[in-house]
Amino acid sequence: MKCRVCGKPANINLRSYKTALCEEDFIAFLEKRVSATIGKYRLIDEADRPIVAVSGGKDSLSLWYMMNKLGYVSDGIYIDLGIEGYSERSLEKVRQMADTLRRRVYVFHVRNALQKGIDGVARVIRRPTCSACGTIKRYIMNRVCIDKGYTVLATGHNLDDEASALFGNVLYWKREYLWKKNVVLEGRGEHLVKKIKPFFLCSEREIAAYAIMKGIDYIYEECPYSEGAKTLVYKEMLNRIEESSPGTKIMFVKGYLKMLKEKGDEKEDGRESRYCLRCGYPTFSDKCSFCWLLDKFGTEYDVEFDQYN
Ligand code: Q46
Ligand code: ZN
Repeated sequence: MKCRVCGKPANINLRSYKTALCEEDFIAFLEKRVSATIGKYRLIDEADRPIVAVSGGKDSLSLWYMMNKLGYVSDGIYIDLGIEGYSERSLEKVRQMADTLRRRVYVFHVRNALQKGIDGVARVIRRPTCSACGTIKRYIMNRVCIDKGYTVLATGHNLDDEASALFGNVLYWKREYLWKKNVVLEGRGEHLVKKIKPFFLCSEREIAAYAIMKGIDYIYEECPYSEGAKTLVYKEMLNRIEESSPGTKIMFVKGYLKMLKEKGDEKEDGRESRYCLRCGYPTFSDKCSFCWLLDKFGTEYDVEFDQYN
């Protein structure tokens, strides 16, 4: 197989694009796609100060690396969930990338805040581990932006993440979640920052190839709590469909985005949006779920970040 651009031996076959590319041209191809996504969906303005949510995995570290390379100078935020071994190893990869990019990374330690790792926190509030994790991550990532003056929060969600979540929402007709996925979620006032997903249209395989070609050192192991997650089953099923009909995943997600645009801004959720009486974060009741969690721990704790670089 030859590279469609330069004719040299190809390093990757992209069946959904009916093309094969050498390393150099593949890197340029993927960076161009991310640039186009940022431009088309107006993810970042010139005046913006972006920050990337990094986990130590291939998607977030590749995104952090690529954004800086494309000229979107950005720092990082890492949430240490206090999972023995795994969290330290992940943080190490994040630090390495911070050094490579010469950028700052903020670190929030769940154990410093609540004296327990994420599984212990989940037990206290009697919620599944991933639900407790989601509450903390959503809050802290927004909070770092508000406290430190970042205007855009970028996450490494990729095409496979979006397609599988969408698949699950359609399968069970979860109307309350169905139309909430987007490449960009606008912020609200001073309390809710804009969120963007520049890898929305890049597959997991493409990002893994990019990370390897660029020598990005990421953590291969998955979070121990991700095992058995339904989305992994959906990803596997979508991969099988993709195998027999290349291009299905991207069509599925692009079709969804088109419908979302046609649908406009209709609000399905009739709930009135309010602000948390304790911290000012948008919520649907008197207190946001993070402050509710702090109450369960009986702590008046105020959020603090460690800073690296
Ligand atoms: S939610 Fe669950 Fe993930 Fe949090 S506890 Fe791990 S698997 S990291 S995206
Ligand atoms: Zn609150």
